[in-house]
Amino acid sequence: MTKQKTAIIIGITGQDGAYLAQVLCAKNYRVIGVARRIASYELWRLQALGLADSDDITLGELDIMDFPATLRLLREHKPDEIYNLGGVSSVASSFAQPLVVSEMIGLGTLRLLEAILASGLRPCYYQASSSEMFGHNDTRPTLNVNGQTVNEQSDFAPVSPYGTAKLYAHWLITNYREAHNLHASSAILFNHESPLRDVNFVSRKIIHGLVALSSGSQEVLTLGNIDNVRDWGFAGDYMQAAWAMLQAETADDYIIATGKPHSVRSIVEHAAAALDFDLAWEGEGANTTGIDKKSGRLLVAIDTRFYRPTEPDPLIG
Ligand code: G4F
Repeated sequence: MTKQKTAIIIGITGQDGAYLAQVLCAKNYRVIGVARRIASYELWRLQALGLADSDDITLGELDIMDFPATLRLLREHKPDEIYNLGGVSSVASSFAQPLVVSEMIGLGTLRLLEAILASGLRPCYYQASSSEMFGHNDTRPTLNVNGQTVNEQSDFAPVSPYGTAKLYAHWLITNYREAHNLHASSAILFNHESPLRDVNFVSRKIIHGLVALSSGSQEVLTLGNIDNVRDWGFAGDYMQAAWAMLQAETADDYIIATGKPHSVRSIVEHAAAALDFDLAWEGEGANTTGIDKKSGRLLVAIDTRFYRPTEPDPLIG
Protein backbone atom coordinates (compact mmCIF):
# COMPACT_ATOMS: atom_id res chain seq x y z
CA MET A 1 0.00 0.00 0.00
CA THR A 2 1.36 3.48 -0.85
CA LYS A 3 2.38 5.35 2.26
CA GLN A 4 0.29 8.35 3.16
CA LYS A 5 3.01 10.57 4.63
CA THR A 6 6.58 10.44 5.93
CA ALA A 7 7.33 11.42 9.52
CA ILE A 8 10.61 11.68 11.38
CA ILE A 9 10.43 10.85 15.09
CA ILE A 10 13.44 12.19 17.00
CA GLY A 11 13.71 10.12 20.17
CA ILE A 12 11.86 7.00 18.96
CA THR A 13 13.36 4.78 21.68
CA GLY A 14 11.65 6.63 24.54
CA GLN A 15 8.17 6.11 25.94
CA ASP A 16 6.56 8.82 23.80
CA GLY A 17 8.53 7.84 20.71
CA ALA A 18 7.23 4.27 20.89
CA TYR A 19 3.60 5.32 21.33
CA LEU A 20 3.89 7.91 18.58
CA ALA A 21 5.34 5.28 16.23
CA GLN A 22 2.30 3.12 17.03
CA VAL A 23 -0.09 6.00 16.23
CA LEU A 24 1.65 6.83 12.94
CA CYS A 25 2.01 3.23 11.75
CA ALA A 26 -1.71 2.71 12.34
CA LYS A 27 -2.28 5.72 10.06
CA ASN A 28 -0.13 4.24 7.30
CA TYR A 29 2.85 6.57 7.69
CA ARG A 30 6.40 5.83 6.65
CA VAL A 31 8.23 6.41 9.92
CA ILE A 32 11.89 7.37 10.17
CA GLY A 33 12.79 6.80 13.81
CA VAL A 34 16.05 8.20 15.14
CA ALA A 35 17.77 8.39 18.50
CA ARG A 36 21.28 9.11 19.72
CA ARG A 37 21.81 5.37 20.23
CA ILE A 38 19.92 2.56 18.56
CA ALA A 39 21.38 -0.40 20.46
CA SER A 40 19.17 -3.49 20.59
CA TYR A 41 18.54 -3.10 24.33
CA GLU A 42 17.10 0.37 23.63
CA LEU A 43 14.35 -1.16 21.48
CA TRP A 44 12.41 -2.86 24.28
CA ARG A 45 9.57 -0.33 24.10
CA LEU A 46 9.09 -0.81 20.35
CA GLN A 47 9.28 -4.56 20.97
CA ALA A 48 6.58 -4.31 23.63
CA LEU A 49 4.30 -2.66 21.06
CA GLY A 50 5.22 -5.22 18.37
CA LEU A 51 7.00 -2.57 16.27
CA ALA A 52 10.71 -3.39 16.55
CA ASP A 53 10.74 -5.26 13.23
CA SER A 54 8.07 -3.25 11.48
CA ASP A 55 8.60 -2.66 7.74
CA ASP A 56 6.97 0.74 8.21
CA ILE A 57 9.77 2.00 10.46
CA THR A 58 13.33 2.82 9.42
CA LEU A 59 15.61 3.20 12.43
CA GLY A 60 18.80 5.23 12.53
CA GLU A 61 21.12 7.14 14.84
CA LEU A 62 21.06 10.92 14.99
CA ASP A 63 22.20 13.52 17.47
CA ILE A 64 20.46 16.80 16.63
CA MET A 65 23.56 18.65 17.86
CA ASP A 66 25.15 17.36 14.63
CA PHE A 67 23.88 19.91 12.11
CA PRO A 68 25.24 18.34 8.88
CA ALA A 69 23.89 14.90 9.83
CA THR A 70 20.48 16.40 10.59
CA LEU A 71 20.44 18.25 7.28
CA ARG A 72 21.40 15.05 5.42
CA LEU A 73 18.58 13.15 7.11
CA LEU A 74 16.03 15.80 6.15
CA ARG A 75 17.23 15.94 2.54
CA GLU A 76 17.21 12.15 2.24
CA HIS A 77 13.72 11.53 3.62
CA LYS A 78 11.87 14.80 2.85
CA PRO A 79 9.49 14.43 5.80
CA ASP A 80 5.97 15.81 5.86
CA GLU A 81 6.12 15.91 9.65
CA ILE A 82 8.89 16.09 12.27
CA TYR A 83 8.31 15.21 15.92
CA ASN A 84 11.02 16.45 18.28
CA LEU A 85 10.86 14.22 21.37
CA GLY A 86 14.63 14.08 21.79
CA GLY A 87 16.84 15.17 24.65
CA VAL A 88 16.75 14.52 28.36
CA SER A 89 13.39 14.01 30.08
CA SER A 90 14.52 13.84 33.70
CA VAL A 91 13.94 17.03 35.65
CA ALA A 92 15.95 15.67 38.58
CA SER A 93 19.05 15.02 36.47
CA SER A 94 18.96 18.58 35.11
CA PHE A 95 20.11 19.79 38.54
CA ALA A 96 23.12 17.49 38.35
CA GLN A 97 23.96 18.16 34.68
CA PRO A 98 22.49 21.58 33.84
CA LEU A 99 24.81 22.35 30.91
CA VAL A 100 24.33 19.06 29.10
CA VAL A 101 20.58 19.17 29.58
CA SER A 102 20.30 22.81 28.51
CA GLU A 103 22.43 22.31 25.41
CA MET A 104 20.50 19.25 24.30
CA ILE A 105 17.05 20.70 24.87
CA GLY A 106 17.72 24.37 24.05
CA LEU A 107 20.47 24.49 21.44
CA GLY A 108 19.46 21.08 20.08
CA THR A 109 16.05 22.50 19.19
CA LEU A 110 17.63 25.60 17.65
CA ARG A 111 19.96 23.50 15.51
CA LEU A 112 17.06 21.36 14.36
CA LEU A 113 14.99 24.41 13.40
CA GLU A 114 17.93 25.89 11.51
CA ALA A 115 18.47 22.58 9.70
CA ILE A 116 14.81 22.62 8.65
CA LEU A 117 15.20 26.14 7.24
CA ALA A 118 18.46 25.21 5.50
CA SER A 119 16.83 22.13 3.93
CA GLY A 120 14.31 24.29 2.09
CA LEU A 121 11.57 21.85 3.19
CA ARG A 122 8.48 22.99 5.08
CA PRO A 123 7.42 20.01 7.22
CA CYS A 124 4.90 20.40 10.03
CA TYR A 125 6.87 20.43 13.26
CA TYR A 126 6.00 19.18 16.77
CA GLN A 127 7.85 20.35 19.87
CA ALA A 128 7.56 18.51 23.21
CA SER A 129 7.28 21.39 25.67
CA SER A 130 6.62 20.76 29.35
CA SER A 131 4.43 21.81 32.25
CA GLU A 132 7.73 22.33 34.10
CA MET A 133 7.86 25.69 32.27
CA PHE A 134 5.13 27.02 34.58
CA GLY A 135 7.10 26.36 37.78
CA HIS A 136 6.22 28.91 40.45
CA ASN A 137 3.54 31.28 39.48
CA ASP A 138 2.36 33.81 42.03
CA THR A 139 -0.58 34.75 39.86
CA ARG A 140 -2.29 31.44 40.44
CA PRO A 141 -3.23 29.60 43.63
CA THR A 142 -0.50 27.44 45.08
CA LEU A 143 -2.70 24.44 45.74
CA ASN A 144 -5.44 23.61 43.29
CA VAL A 145 -7.84 25.90 45.10
CA ASN A 146 -11.31 25.87 43.51
CA GLY A 147 -10.04 23.70 40.71
CA GLN A 148 -7.78 26.46 39.31
CA THR A 149 -5.56 25.29 36.49
CA VAL A 150 -2.96 26.70 34.14
CA ASN A 151 -3.66 27.21 30.45
CA GLU A 152 -1.81 28.34 27.32
CA GLN A 153 -2.01 31.97 28.46
CA SER A 154 -0.58 31.41 31.97
CA ASP A 155 2.74 32.98 32.86
CA PHE A 156 5.88 30.88 32.80
CA ALA A 157 8.30 30.83 35.75
CA PRO A 158 10.41 27.64 35.56
CA VAL A 159 12.27 26.42 38.65
CA SER A 160 14.67 23.85 37.19
CA PRO A 161 17.39 23.91 34.51
CA TYR A 162 15.13 21.48 32.62
CA GLY A 163 12.11 23.79 32.76
CA THR A 164 14.25 26.79 31.82
CA ALA A 165 15.73 25.01 28.80
CA LYS A 166 12.28 23.81 27.73
CA LEU A 167 11.03 27.38 27.91
CA TYR A 168 13.89 28.62 25.71
CA ALA A 169 12.99 25.94 23.14
CA HIS A 170 9.29 26.78 23.49
CA TRP A 171 9.88 30.46 22.66
CA LEU A 172 12.04 29.44 19.71
CA ILE A 173 9.03 27.59 18.29
CA THR A 174 6.86 30.68 18.68
CA ASN A 175 9.51 32.82 17.02
CA TYR A 176 10.18 30.48 14.09
CA ARG A 177 6.43 30.13 13.54
CA GLU A 178 6.05 33.90 13.29
CA ALA A 179 9.37 34.89 11.69
CA HIS A 180 9.67 32.05 9.17
CA ASN A 181 6.05 31.01 8.78
CA LEU A 182 6.84 27.44 9.88
CA HIS A 183 3.93 25.17 10.82
CA ALA A 184 5.53 24.59 14.22
CA SER A 185 3.40 23.63 17.24
CA SER A 186 4.27 23.08 20.89
CA ALA A 187 2.54 20.57 23.15
CA ILE A 188 2.80 21.69 26.77
CA LEU A 189 2.76 18.18 28.15
CA PHE A 190 1.83 17.43 31.74
CA ASN A 191 3.12 14.23 33.36
CA HIS A 192 2.26 11.21 31.23
CA GLU A 193 2.88 7.65 32.24
CA SER A 194 2.56 4.08 30.98
CA PRO A 195 4.09 0.62 31.38
CA LEU A 196 6.81 1.90 29.01
CA ARG A 197 7.92 4.62 31.45
CA ASP A 198 11.49 4.40 32.73
CA VAL A 199 11.66 3.12 36.34
CA ASN A 200 13.38 6.32 37.50
CA PHE A 201 10.13 8.26 37.11
CA VAL A 202 7.97 8.13 40.17
CA SER A 203 4.93 6.23 38.82
CA ARG A 204 6.95 3.25 37.62
CA LYS A 205 9.31 3.48 40.58
CA ILE A 206 6.36 3.07 42.96
CA ILE A 207 4.82 0.19 41.05
CA HIS A 208 8.15 -1.54 40.52
CA GLY A 209 9.10 -1.17 44.20
CA LEU A 210 5.79 -2.35 45.62
CA VAL A 211 5.53 -5.30 43.21
CA ALA A 212 9.02 -6.38 44.36
CA LEU A 213 7.94 -6.04 48.01
CA SER A 214 4.83 -8.12 47.38
CA SER A 215 7.02 -10.83 45.80
CA GLY A 216 9.14 -11.05 48.96
CA SER A 217 11.83 -8.40 48.45
CA GLN A 218 13.02 -6.83 51.68
CA GLU A 219 14.02 -3.61 49.96
CA VAL A 220 11.97 -0.69 51.28
CA LEU A 221 10.60 1.72 48.64
CA THR A 222 12.31 5.07 49.25
CA LEU A 223 10.79 8.22 47.81
CA GLY A 224 11.23 12.00 47.88
CA ASN A 225 8.41 14.45 48.52
CA ILE A 226 5.25 12.33 48.38
CA ASP A 227 2.93 15.32 48.85
CA ASN A 228 3.83 16.81 45.47
CA VAL A 229 0.76 17.12 43.29
CA ARG A 230 0.78 16.60 39.53
CA ASP A 231 -1.65 16.08 36.65
CA TRP A 232 -0.97 12.59 35.28
CA GLY A 233 -2.26 11.21 32.00
CA PHE A 234 -1.64 8.21 29.73
CA ALA A 235 1.26 8.66 27.29
CA GLY A 236 -0.54 6.81 24.46
CA ASP A 237 -3.40 9.35 24.54
CA TYR A 238 -0.95 12.23 24.50
CA MET A 239 0.73 10.95 21.37
CA GLN A 240 -2.67 10.79 19.62
CA ALA A 241 -2.89 14.48 20.51
CA ALA A 242 0.60 15.09 19.11
CA TRP A 243 -0.47 13.72 15.72
CA ALA A 244 -3.76 15.67 15.78
CA MET A 245 -1.90 18.94 16.45
CA LEU A 246 0.04 18.65 13.21
CA GLN A 247 -3.15 18.05 11.20
CA ALA A 248 -4.57 21.46 12.19
CA GLU A 249 -4.58 24.08 9.46
CA THR A 250 -2.60 26.56 11.55
CA ALA A 251 0.12 25.84 14.08
CA ASP A 252 -0.41 26.70 17.75
CA ASP A 253 0.50 25.87 21.36
CA TYR A 254 -1.60 23.30 23.21
CA ILE A 255 -1.86 22.20 26.84
CA ILE A 256 -2.06 18.38 26.97
CA ALA A 257 -3.37 17.42 30.40
CA THR A 258 -6.25 15.77 32.27
CA GLY A 259 -7.15 18.67 34.58
CA LYS A 260 -7.13 16.29 37.55
CA PRO A 261 -4.71 16.62 40.50
CA HIS A 262 -3.21 13.61 42.26
CA SER A 263 -0.43 13.46 44.84
CA VAL A 264 2.50 11.04 44.74
CA ARG A 265 1.18 9.73 48.08
CA SER A 266 -2.16 8.79 46.48
CA ILE A 267 -0.36 6.80 43.76
CA VAL A 268 1.40 4.81 46.51
CA GLU A 269 -1.95 4.21 48.20
CA HIS A 270 -3.62 2.96 44.99
CA ALA A 271 -0.69 0.70 44.08
CA ALA A 272 -0.48 -0.71 47.61
CA ALA A 273 -4.22 -1.48 47.67
CA ALA A 274 -4.01 -3.17 44.24
CA LEU A 275 -1.27 -5.43 45.62
CA ASP A 276 -3.38 -6.25 48.71
CA PHE A 277 -1.26 -4.35 51.22
CA ASP A 278 -3.08 -2.62 54.07
CA LEU A 279 -1.04 0.59 53.99
CA ALA A 280 -1.01 2.99 56.95
CA TRP A 281 1.02 6.20 57.06
CA GLU A 282 2.95 7.22 60.15
CA GLY A 283 4.98 10.36 60.89
CA GLU A 284 5.32 13.53 58.85
CA GLY A 285 7.62 15.10 56.25
CA ALA A 286 10.99 13.38 55.99
CA ASN A 287 9.98 11.05 58.85
CA THR A 288 6.95 9.65 57.03
CA THR A 289 6.77 5.87 56.76
CA GLY A 290 4.26 3.54 55.13
CA ILE A 291 3.58 0.33 57.08
CA ASP A 292 1.62 -2.75 56.02
CA LYS A 293 -0.83 -3.13 58.89
CA LYS A 294 -1.38 -6.83 58.15
CA SER A 295 2.26 -7.88 58.48
CA GLY A 296 3.77 -4.87 60.27
CA ARG A 297 6.35 -4.59 57.48
CA LEU A 298 7.92 -1.28 56.56
CA LEU A 299 7.04 -0.65 52.90
CA VAL A 300 7.80 3.02 52.25
CA ALA A 301 10.29 5.49 53.70
CA ILE A 302 11.44 8.97 52.71
CA ASP A 303 14.96 9.63 51.46
CA THR A 304 15.67 13.35 51.25
CA ARG A 305 18.22 12.68 48.50
CA PHE A 306 15.17 12.47 46.20
CA TYR A 307 14.05 15.97 47.18
CA ARG A 308 14.81 18.53 44.47
CA PRO A 309 16.42 21.89 45.28
CA THR A 310 13.31 23.62 43.90
CA GLU A 311 9.94 22.18 42.80
CA PRO A 312 7.09 23.72 40.81
CA ASP A 313 3.81 24.47 42.54
CA PRO A 314 1.16 21.80 41.99
CA LEU A 315 0.86 21.54 38.22
CA ILE A 316 -2.67 21.08 36.90
CA GLY A 317 -3.52 21.74 33.25
O1 G4F B 1 8.04 11.18 37.83
P1 G4F B 1 8.84 12.40 38.03
O2 G4F B 1 10.32 12.23 38.17
O3 G4F B 1 8.46 13.38 36.84
P2 G4F B 1 8.68 14.96 36.68
O4 G4F B 1 9.92 15.41 37.35
O5 G4F B 1 7.42 15.66 37.08
O6 G4F B 1 8.91 15.12 35.12
C1 G4F B 1 8.11 14.46 34.15
O7 G4F B 1 7.00 15.24 33.83
C2 G4F B 1 7.32 16.54 33.27
C3 G4F B 1 6.02 17.28 33.00
O8 G4F B 1 5.28 16.64 32.07
C4 G4F B 1 8.13 16.32 31.99
F1 G4F B 1 8.46 17.53 31.45
C5 G4F B 1 9.38 15.55 32.31
O9 G4F B 1 10.11 15.28 31.12
C6 G4F B 1 8.98 14.22 32.94
O10 G4F B 1 8.26 13.48 31.98
O11 G4F B 1 8.36 13.18 39.34
C7 G4F B 1 7.00 13.47 39.58
C8 G4F B 1 6.86 14.04 40.99
C9 G4F B 1 7.85 15.19 41.27
O12 G4F B 1 7.18 16.21 41.97
C10 G4F B 1 8.91 14.54 42.16
O13 G4F B 1 9.55 15.43 43.06
O14 G4F B 1 7.19 13.00 41.92
C11 G4F B 1 8.05 13.54 42.91
N1 G4F B 1 8.79 12.45 43.53
C12 G4F B 1 8.69 12.10 44.84
N2 G4F B 1 9.53 11.09 45.10
C13 G4F B 1 9.71 11.66 42.95
C14 G4F B 1 10.17 10.80 43.94
N3 G4F B 1 10.15 11.59 41.67
C15 G4F B 1 11.08 10.64 41.37
N4 G4F B 1 11.52 10.53 40.09
N5 G4F B 1 11.58 9.78 42.34
C16 G4F B 1 11.17 9.83 43.64
O15 G4F B 1 11.61 9.06 44.48
